[in-house]
Amino acid sequence: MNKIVITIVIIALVLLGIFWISNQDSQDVPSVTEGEDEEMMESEVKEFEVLGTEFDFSVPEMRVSVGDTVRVTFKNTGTMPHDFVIDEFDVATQILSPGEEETIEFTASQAGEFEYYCSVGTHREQGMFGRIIVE
Ligand SMILES: [Cu+2]
Repeated sequence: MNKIVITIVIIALVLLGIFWISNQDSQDVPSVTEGEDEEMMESEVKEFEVLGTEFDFSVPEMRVSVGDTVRVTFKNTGTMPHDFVIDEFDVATQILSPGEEETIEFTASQAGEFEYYCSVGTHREQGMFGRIIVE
């Protein structure tokens, strides 16, 4: 009887060992996937220089990838105060006087098409807007 019990215990231990080893293997698989994800998420810094005048932005469209760091240097090259605003990413320059410039930076954290614009007066309606495409 004792031999049978010992045999069963040994078999159980061997099975546990096999289960443990295969578990270790399956844990390796997600870590490989994580590595691939990191590669895909590798973000870049995309820089843009936007000149603002009455009533136009020099860059009508920006294309970036999700996760990119977007750095926009906005220069007021006009004769009136202007700013540069993107509501969805919660970024805005100060309202800049003619000749001033300001750099803003944000992470393009969501995909989609968003509008950037000048929030002064009715400048947006008069043409001071562009779109940023995050894909
Ligand atoms: Cu403006």
